[in-house]
Amino acid sequence: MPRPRVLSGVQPTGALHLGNWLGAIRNWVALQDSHDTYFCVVDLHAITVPHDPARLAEDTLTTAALYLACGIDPQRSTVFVQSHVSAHSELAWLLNCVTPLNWLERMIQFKEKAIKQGDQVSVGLLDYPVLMAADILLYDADLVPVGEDQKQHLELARDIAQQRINARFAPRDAAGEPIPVLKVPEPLILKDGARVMGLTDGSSKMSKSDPNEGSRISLLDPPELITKKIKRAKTDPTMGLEFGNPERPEADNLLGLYALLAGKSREQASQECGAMGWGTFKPLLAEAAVEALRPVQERYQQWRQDPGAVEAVLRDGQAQAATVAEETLDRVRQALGFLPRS
Ligand code: AQP
Repeated sequence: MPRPRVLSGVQPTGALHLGNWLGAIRNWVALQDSHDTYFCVVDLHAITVPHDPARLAEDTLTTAALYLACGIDPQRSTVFVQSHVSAHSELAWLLNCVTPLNWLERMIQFKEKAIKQGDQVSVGLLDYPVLMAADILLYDADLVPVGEDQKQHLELARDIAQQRINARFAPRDAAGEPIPVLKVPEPLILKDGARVMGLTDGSSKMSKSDPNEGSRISLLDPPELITKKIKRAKTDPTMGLEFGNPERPEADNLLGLYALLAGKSREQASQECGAMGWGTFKPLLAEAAVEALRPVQERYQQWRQDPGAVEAVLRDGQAQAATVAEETLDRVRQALGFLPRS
């Protein structure tokens, strides 16, 4: 039996943080043993909001090196850069032409990000979910790990594949049965999918693009900076740490972070810290964060010491990814009726 195929990616929009690690990459690492895993750095997505061209290449390389440092193993996973496989852009165009505009206008993430950008909002931002659908559908992914914020986009990818491509363009076999053009992927809802909130506001998610650096812990922050950020993290006047109290989002978030970083269950963390004051808890959390990130930072330095090593992984990944992607793209071109290339 072939292993179910999984695809996921992170945008190189800045320094990866604890949310990207604990909510996404850490789970990808675990999937490598049981699934056929494809992980890309989604640089085409990163330019859907204003970006700095002087940083894009370096951020892309850093993101790829962090995948490797977090435990993505190029022997077991295909690691590549989205823009290196041009099939992503081409399939996105083909899918654009069959996707109703109002499906995109409904997307919550577009509405939220568009508000922030006013008149400057790009067509690319509106089209983000179609590009994401192309990313997934190109690899015949069976499963896509999704957090709450990406569920709507995955649903859209499924609708495009099923209703807009397969239902309209599937060729027929000898018995007249349709042969699906695209595989319709399922969401992979992770059992311990963590949603990490910001350090300066326990009710908004930790994010690369938050202008306040102190709101996030980046995976490459040195120990002193991690300790300083945790020391300054927002607290409340109540004694003791607890989960699930809607009045205390910071307590819930930081206690959850402690459990994940120290490798303890939520019950263990509650028991240990339930009666602690913030002054005792924060150094404990800082130490757990520093220790959890130490091996990641060490491995990152090793990868970056050899400038060609990460590029070599990405070159191999590109070759492997492009082979699969081109096959799918060819199926779609044929189904849509294009003149075959000679
Ligand atoms: N705070 C978070 N908690 C848990 N998971 C998170 N992810 C992001 N933030 C958190 C997960 O990381 C993966 C990649 O995210 P992305 O780079 O594609 O974009 P994003 O979700 O929009 O992440 P950011 O950091 O907030 O980036 P910007 O600021 O550029 O928009 C996804 O699996 C996501 O769920």
